[in-house]
Amino acid sequence: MISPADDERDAASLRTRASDWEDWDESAVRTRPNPKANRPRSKRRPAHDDAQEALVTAVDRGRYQLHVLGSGAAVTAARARELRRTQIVTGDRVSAVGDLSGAEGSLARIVSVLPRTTVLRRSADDTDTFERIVVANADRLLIVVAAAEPEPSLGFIDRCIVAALDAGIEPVVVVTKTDLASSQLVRDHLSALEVRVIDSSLAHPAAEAVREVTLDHVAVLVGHSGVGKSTLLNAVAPEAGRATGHVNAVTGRGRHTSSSALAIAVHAAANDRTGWLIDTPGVRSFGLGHVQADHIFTAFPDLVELVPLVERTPLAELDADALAQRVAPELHARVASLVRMLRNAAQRAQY
Ligand SMILES: Nc1nc2c(ncn2[C@@H]2O[C@H](COP(=O)(O)OP(=O)(O)OP(=O)(O)O)[C@@H](O)[C@H]2O)c(=O)[nH]1
Ligand SMILES: [Mg+2]
Repeated sequence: MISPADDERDAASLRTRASDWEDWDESAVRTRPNPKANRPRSKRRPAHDDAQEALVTAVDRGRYQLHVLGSGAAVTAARARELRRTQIVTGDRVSAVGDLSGAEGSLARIVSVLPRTTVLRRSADDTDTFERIVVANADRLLIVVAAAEPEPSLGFIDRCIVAALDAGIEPVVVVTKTDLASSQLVRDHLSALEVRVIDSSLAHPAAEAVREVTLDHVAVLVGHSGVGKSTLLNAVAPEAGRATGHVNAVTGRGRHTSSSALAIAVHAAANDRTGWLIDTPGVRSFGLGHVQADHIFTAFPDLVELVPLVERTPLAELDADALAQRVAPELHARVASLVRMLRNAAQRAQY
């Protein structure tokens, strides 16, 4: 018969044995979290109760310039390790922790990127599906072309309109250097579209019109190098002091003066309305490798009567010149743009 005393003795000896074996027991070993676990990463992230919301105003070699929304401080930040695979771009809204004072030499840390309302993308060309994000959260696209030096590219305007509408962004066209030539060619090209066209010249820069487009919005300037994007930004916000370049007299090309995107706060003189204007580096092309073919049509409401015909004609047989005869002369270049974009989209689909 086993007495309670025996029972106790057995239990005690079991405890002794358990402690003897503890060194060998792996159940208490602290393991690193399995990086391949299915649990969403966000669950493992520490909570940052002291995080503040900020806007990314510039990105330069792994460092981010932030505008802290509460204090208005301009702060330099790095990103947290867990965000090293996340692309953070100008216009992004982020949460940041650490030294958010903006004091000389201070460095804050971005701990999360807030969901984006829009993403403006472009690819190298229409058949390239590798896309880069130009800016996040913009709701207006200022497509900048020069009336001359360099010559306006109507095709560039058309593809920027497609990219904007595809991203849910309102396109506006600015024709600069109207002191050198008229904006009429561009105006005729867009005559059947509801897209605003703004003139700008050295003597009369479109500062007020661009300010109006920007207030209460996030507007982004895109265009070829040398068309005058930074000149416009400086006209709207002289304190920005953005460097501007000149255009090569022989090639008619700009010098790619601006090398990264920069967001500048724009304020209304009379009231407390604000907005953000983003200057971007000049681009050679605006590839649409990321845009679905059926989205291209939606950017051509002025050619809507051609859609049924285009849809039932095999692409190889589509004759842009013959199609153009069905619409007003000022829309012929639009027809050429539409056919080119559809062909490129079809070619991409074959890869
Ligand atoms: N005549 C004339 N020249 C202009 C006008 N706007 C800009 N320019 C000139 O065009 C040149 C290029 O201007 P930028 O503002 O540097 O052009 P950008 O579009 O920012 O060029 P990137 O930064 O290289 O993309 C400068 O010499 C400007 O003075 C204008 O309305 N009229
Ligand atoms: Mg520039």
